[in-house]
Amino acid sequence: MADLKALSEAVIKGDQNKALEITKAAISEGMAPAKILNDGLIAGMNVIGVRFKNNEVYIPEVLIAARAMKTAMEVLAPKLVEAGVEPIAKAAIGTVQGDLHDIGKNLVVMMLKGAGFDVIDLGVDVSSQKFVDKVKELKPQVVGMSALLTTTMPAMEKTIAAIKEAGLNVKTMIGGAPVTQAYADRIGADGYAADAASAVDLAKALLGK
Ligand code: B1M
Repeated sequence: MADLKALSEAVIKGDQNKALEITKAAISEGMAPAKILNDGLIAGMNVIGVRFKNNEVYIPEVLIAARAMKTAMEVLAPKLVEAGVEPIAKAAIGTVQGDLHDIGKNLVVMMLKGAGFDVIDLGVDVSSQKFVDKVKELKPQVVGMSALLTTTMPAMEKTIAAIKEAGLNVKTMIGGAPVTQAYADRIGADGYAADAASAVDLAKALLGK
């Protein structure tokens, strides 16, 4: 039986080969992809987050942990998607301008895909103009913004204002570690989700699905 604690440890140590090996083993044993994600990969990244905050590890360690998680996600992502059904709606998700954090955003993308959404990943450092242009071009029913820095949160407000200004008919949702429901209310977002799983529930609720 694949050891999810060892998987967390592999992420914490930044051992991408081990993380990949255990993830592959867990998948081939038929373990639920969401369990591998939550109890293995996210659990490890959460430990790194706490250690980073406490200055017990620094950016290089965080980067190699993120790389280990991403490597494992390359084999896990299709399995999360496979667990889904036919697209129930189209969503466009990006990390806002000035912000390069994409691990949480990628999880939201994967969970939405897993829940049956057709998801367009806009990437990182997405300007409000690009959000507007992509909504016009691709016509998603929901647009999601992620921010991990307090300094980039205002880009969410700017983007929501630009979307409203352009008269676009799309639901907006926001998330990321420093973001709160109160902030979402203040900037006029249609919804806030604290984690990737809640983002799926929120997107569905916003669209009445
Ligand atoms: Co950055 N970083 N970082 N970092 N980094 C944080 C965010 C920080 C809290 C660390 C700390 O000081 N404790 C801090 C921000 C402080 C603040 O603003 N309050 C910080 C800082 C300061 C910085 C730099 C400025 C550091 C520097 O250069 N001096 C710099 C900024 C670069 C930039 O963006 N312009 C920077 C750089 C980096 C790395 C490149 C080293 C790396 C990013 C790698 C990558 O993403 N590819 C990194 C990392 C990894 C972190 C921490 C350790 C982990 C973030 C993460 O991936 N968490 C982070 C500390 C922490 O969070 N504890 C930190 C795991 C991820 C699964 O969680 O992204 O929160 P999260 O996503 C969750 C939910 O928030 C939610 O669902 C996800 C899954 O459940 N969610 C949504 C996210 N988006 C959502 C969207 C939704 C709904 C839900 O709807 C659309």
